[in-house]
Amino acid sequence: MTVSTAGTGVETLVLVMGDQLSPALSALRDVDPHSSRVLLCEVADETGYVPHHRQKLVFILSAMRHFAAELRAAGYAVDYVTLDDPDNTGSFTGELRRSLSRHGASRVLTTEAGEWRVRQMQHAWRGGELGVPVTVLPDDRFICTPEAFASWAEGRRELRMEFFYREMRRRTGLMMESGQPAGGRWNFDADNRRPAPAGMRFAGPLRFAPDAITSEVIDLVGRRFGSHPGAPGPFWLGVTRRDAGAALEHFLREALPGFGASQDAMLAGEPFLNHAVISPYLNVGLLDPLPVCRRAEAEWRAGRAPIEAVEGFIRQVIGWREYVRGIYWREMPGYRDRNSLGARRPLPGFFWTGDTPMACVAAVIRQTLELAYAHHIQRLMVTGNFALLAGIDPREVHEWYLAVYADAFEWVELPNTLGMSQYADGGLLASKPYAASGAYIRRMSDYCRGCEFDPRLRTGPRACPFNALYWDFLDRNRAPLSRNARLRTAYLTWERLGAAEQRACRESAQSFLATLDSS
Ligand code: DLZ
Ligand code: SF4
Repeated sequence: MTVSTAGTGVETLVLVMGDQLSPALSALRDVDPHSSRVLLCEVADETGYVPHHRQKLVFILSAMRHFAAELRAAGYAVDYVTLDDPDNTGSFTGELRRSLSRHGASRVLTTEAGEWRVRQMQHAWRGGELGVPVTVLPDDRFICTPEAFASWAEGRRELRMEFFYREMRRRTGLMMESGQPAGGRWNFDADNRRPAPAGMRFAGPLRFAPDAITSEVIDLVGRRFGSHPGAPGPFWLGVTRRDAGAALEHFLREALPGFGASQDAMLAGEPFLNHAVISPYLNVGLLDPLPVCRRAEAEWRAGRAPIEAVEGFIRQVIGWREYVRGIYWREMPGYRDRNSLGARRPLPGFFWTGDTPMACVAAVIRQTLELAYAHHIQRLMVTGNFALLAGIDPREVHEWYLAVYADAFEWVELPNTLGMSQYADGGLLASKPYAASGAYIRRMSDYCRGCEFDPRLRTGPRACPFNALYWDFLDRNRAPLSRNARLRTAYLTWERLGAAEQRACRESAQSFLATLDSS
């Protein structure tokens, strides 16, 4: 089915992609609705470059359909191509060609794609592939351009997020007072990162019932993507700017005050804790980063949220999110192939089922398959930590994260997975590997209470596998890691274990890894 609104004399065809759903998008901002047509297309290339979680597919396709309806209501002529259009060519290039021949536009306008793969397509379009002039505008929904990041990075020995973040604070004026950081410190993390206090209650994010459009997409995804991971429902994400704004306000009211303290905590049966869960909305354009941060800052100024919670939240948005995007554009395309620790083990099958006796890993994977969501510590310190310690091929780990999370787009997911979590870039992004034994998971969660393994045991059949794997990981990677000052204490502890205990650790780890390989 191709739905197009009537209109003659169309001059400009504006392509809007599934993560560009903002009315203020550069390609939409200055076009005259009367002499242009907007193309949105659901294409097999995008739905299939990894096996996206079914709720992620529902989220993106439904958000695209809702955005098309909003554009029509605002007076735009919209050409919307659905996935089950029998003539759908399956690619952006093919759909641009078809739309050009349907409507005879004399030029194409689009905003830079978020992903390197699609940027290459845009280069080809600009090079004449479509037979009409093509303009690709910068994506100014971000605070820092790739060029500004590159000049910040130029000549620095280490690209530490903290210093980049301070620049972003100065540039935006967020949480600044007379040129100084509010509260006298740039970073209040020392007051955060605690385990969840007993008896704490969590509101969880706002959930949205599917409307008629979303229900249609749920049917479509159920029919066409049976082999993709994840439950298709109950679908719970918002799909419009209005929904996303309501989700943000709900977070600010209900969870922001407690966000800082519990941001690294994990509890069985509590997938969300005080996390905002706005990254899917930010990453497809239903929320914009700067206004989001200004709203959070206003909560602090009004005395409704403590400084450590608000600073921690803002740091994620204007610091970390912008920083990883800068790294992505600076390092691609080679970044995707990096594997500094030479990790080659295939991804274990239980990443697609959660079927493992490790209670923490099972909980995070099951939650991921159910909700297309896990919070940052679950991703980093449970599944990511496990993959790192077990020596899983970082490319496979990357493709898993890209597939299963509703907020995962390569520009943000790849540096987080390959750099921060898997240390596959050799320390460009993280000053040390995020490797931890069972003691960390025991301290920060209650998963161990329901586990058949004991986090206090290092070896033997009841020992937590994270323990022997942790020591074996350090031992195996002695050459690239032992000179890292931040790992000195860990290596000293390993030496003190003595030859017999070291051997037992290696054997325990090897026999666990052998069961992984054979399963
Ligand atoms: C992620 C995604 C999916 C699953 N499907 C579509 C789609 O059918 N049409 C579309 O325009 N965009 C989709 N997207 C988002 C794109 O993958 C994303 O816009 C590009 O990767 C950006 O470079
Ligand atoms: Fe995870 Fe080990 Fe704790 Fe089990 S004992 S939940 S495997 S950390």
